[in-house]
Amino acid sequence: PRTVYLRDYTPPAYLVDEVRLTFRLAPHATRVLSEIRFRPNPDATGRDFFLHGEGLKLISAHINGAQVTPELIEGGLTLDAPDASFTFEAEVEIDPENNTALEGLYRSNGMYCTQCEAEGFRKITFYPDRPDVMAPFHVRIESDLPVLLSNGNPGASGEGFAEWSDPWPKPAYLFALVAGDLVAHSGSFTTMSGRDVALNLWVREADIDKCAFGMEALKKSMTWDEEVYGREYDLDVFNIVAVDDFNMGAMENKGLNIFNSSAVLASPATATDADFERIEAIIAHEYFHNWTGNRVTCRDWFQLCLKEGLTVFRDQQFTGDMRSHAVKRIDDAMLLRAAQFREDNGPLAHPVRPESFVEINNFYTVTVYEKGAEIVGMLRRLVGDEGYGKALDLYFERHDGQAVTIEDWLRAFEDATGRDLSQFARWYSQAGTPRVHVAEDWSEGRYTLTLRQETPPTPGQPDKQPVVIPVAVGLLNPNGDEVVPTQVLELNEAEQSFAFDGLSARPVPSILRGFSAPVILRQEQSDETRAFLLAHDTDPFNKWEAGRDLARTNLMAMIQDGTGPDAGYIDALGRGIADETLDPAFRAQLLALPGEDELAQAIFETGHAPDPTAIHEAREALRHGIADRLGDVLSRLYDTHQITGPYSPEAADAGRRSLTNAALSLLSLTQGGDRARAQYRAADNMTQQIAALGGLLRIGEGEAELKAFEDQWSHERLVMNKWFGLQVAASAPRDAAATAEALTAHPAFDWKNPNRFRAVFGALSGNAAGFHAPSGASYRLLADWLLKLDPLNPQTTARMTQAFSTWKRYDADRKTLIRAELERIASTEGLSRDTSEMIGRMLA
Ligand code: HT7
Ligand code: ZN
Repeated sequence: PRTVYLRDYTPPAYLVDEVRLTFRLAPHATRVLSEIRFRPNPDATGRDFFLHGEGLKLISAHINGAQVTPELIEGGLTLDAPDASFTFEAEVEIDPENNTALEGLYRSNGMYCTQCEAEGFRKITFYPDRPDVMAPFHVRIESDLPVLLSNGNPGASGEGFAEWSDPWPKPAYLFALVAGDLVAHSGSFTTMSGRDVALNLWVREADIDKCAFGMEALKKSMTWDEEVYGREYDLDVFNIVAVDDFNMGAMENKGLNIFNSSAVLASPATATDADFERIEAIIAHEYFHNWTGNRVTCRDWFQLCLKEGLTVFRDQQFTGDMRSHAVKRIDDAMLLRAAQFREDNGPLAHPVRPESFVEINNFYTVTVYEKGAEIVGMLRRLVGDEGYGKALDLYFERHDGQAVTIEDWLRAFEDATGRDLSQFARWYSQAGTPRVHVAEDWSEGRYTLTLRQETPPTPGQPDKQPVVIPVAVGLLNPNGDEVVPTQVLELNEAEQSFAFDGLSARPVPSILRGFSAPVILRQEQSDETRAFLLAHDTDPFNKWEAGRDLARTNLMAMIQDGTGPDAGYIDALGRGIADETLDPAFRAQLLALPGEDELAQAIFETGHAPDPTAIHEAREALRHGIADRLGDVLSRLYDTHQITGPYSPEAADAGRRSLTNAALSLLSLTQGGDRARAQYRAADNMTQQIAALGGLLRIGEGEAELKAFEDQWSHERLVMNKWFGLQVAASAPRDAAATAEALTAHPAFDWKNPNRFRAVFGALSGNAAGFHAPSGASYRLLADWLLKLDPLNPQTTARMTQAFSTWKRYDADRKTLIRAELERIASTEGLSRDTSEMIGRMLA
């Protein structure tokens, strides 16, 4: 397969002024008629006319009304086109029913829907399927189905047809069509300039009771984007559709967002607090794309972080404003470390703006999204809130209606703030997580911090340059008072010193406050200092971080030296969780121990092969130790914060439930399942029901509840995904593969549905000790199922191969077992381009 390089970008030979599409829907033989007005691009370097097209049956083609016979070549068609404006017409036939890849036009539960990002439009008709070709679209849908939707504003409609017009020029990846037997939960919004917008959330009738929260989240997002970014919505309608079969979370198609049903449908009985928060964030994310992605789009797919990093940053700000900035920042840092640092430290490491790809779908990664968002956050920290506001205004003003690059984005910041960002730009091109080493010096009232940065080599990038790292620092007096409030040090050299004068005593530094940069901090710190920061730091992130560091040190000692739970750490933790001045959600985060995979990476970095079984046992032993020593505090927290009134997904109640559920999970370890069983029986919401069930399963009880849960929820697909996933997640390591395998034989295991497939196999790879069980049974099982799914759905298969990406960390036996599975997959005939690229990168 061909590798595409950023350096090979050339402008399109022809631009498009207008597109007219007619769809005659039929399950196996949908006809797509297109009428496209082309004009030569004055900035082009050549005049070769090429239209992308894949899996299309060409029925006829015309240029300016005269029949033509295009040459069908790999990936599309070509023909001799006029060196002037002309109209190209084509009629093609496609087969949505047999489209199992869920890209292009496909069917899900009898409904037609589309997914075009990144390169799916070429499976619908012949077109220059690249983001720098933008055009207004007019669409006519012919079908007997009652609801017929496309982008833009509604036009004429009648018996068996509907027309839609989208006046805003857009790339083909934002095209969408939906046709089905759907009902709407409707609302309305009046924009800042007084325009009324009709809002609809389209779902199957059985799901109409799960729409209210999503609708409110949409309205909040629209208000927030007006108030914080000054961005107004620009069409008469905004439609969202829920679809069961979907490869990712959701898609920001212009005026017609399509959502994985798991990312939009929620009721208290069926969705957890975490689901509600995720739904609110995804609705906001897709809505925010209307400006960051749709009105201003990407020149090419290498610029993906331009829209994704910025839009993630915006949705993070939104969640912080709606809930708690401190709690959100900790959640984001935990995700970044668990997923992005893992990617950055392994064979799949790549720059936020990659330089090449074989299959672009493989680059919708945590690096592009989450590290991309961190870069935006650092820019904001460096130029300040006002500079950030000016830069964003300039970016929108300059580039509205354009397809642009990272250079354009950075230039808006440079021009708005006068700051030179040439070194900062390395964050986009250099892969890998920088390590920042800290050295301290104290003499005669002067405290000096010396910071040294280094980034380890990553595939294809052996040598690294220093990047610009904003390091937020505050200093505390030994009595716990803050003597130097937060200031941002700019580390841009390999090593730099920063002095603080006029201090009466040697201070305790609080470094990288608010997790001000996506780096790993290497700092010699005693447990006493950490306990001091856990008690006194005014920065909530570093207060939490101090507890996390204590937990990690204790766990590393337990794993590597065979010591036991550390009473000093547990007592410091106990004081933290008992502090009623602290937000319950924050206290629940204090109770979350570093994950097994994070510990495996930490051990690997000390030069040893991690033993997943030993890590699991140590972590469980520490949980026992905490439950033993803090039993009284945990019981008191459970009783005081248990909510008895009606359920509300709002942050305050959700925080209390996360604290009581964390306490319940620990208490069940030492006190048995009675409390969890009582909570299970009393629960009127999914958050408490599933937490109780999980607590029971983890202590080897809960068989009866598991069966009752299945009986209660067998008709709810989204809840059954939880039922499948939880059993694998809660399995003891030696049983995980067998549990997963048994579940694949369950009649409700619809493996072609990505949510169901991910429920089982995502949980299996997330159960680190179970996935890496010495027998290799999980490796074999996952590889078998990936090979089964690949011919049908390459995108989801390729994504799930990442379970193997850390394989080089492990001991020789495990490495041999995993390599054998990777090689078995690699040598399978007909393997998709998606999966073969991923496996190839992991084996390289
Ligand atoms: N921009 C979208 C990314 C996407 C996608 C979504 C659903 C299915 C396949 C997809 N490929 C790429 C989602 C987002 O980031 O908002
Ligand atoms: Zn996005």
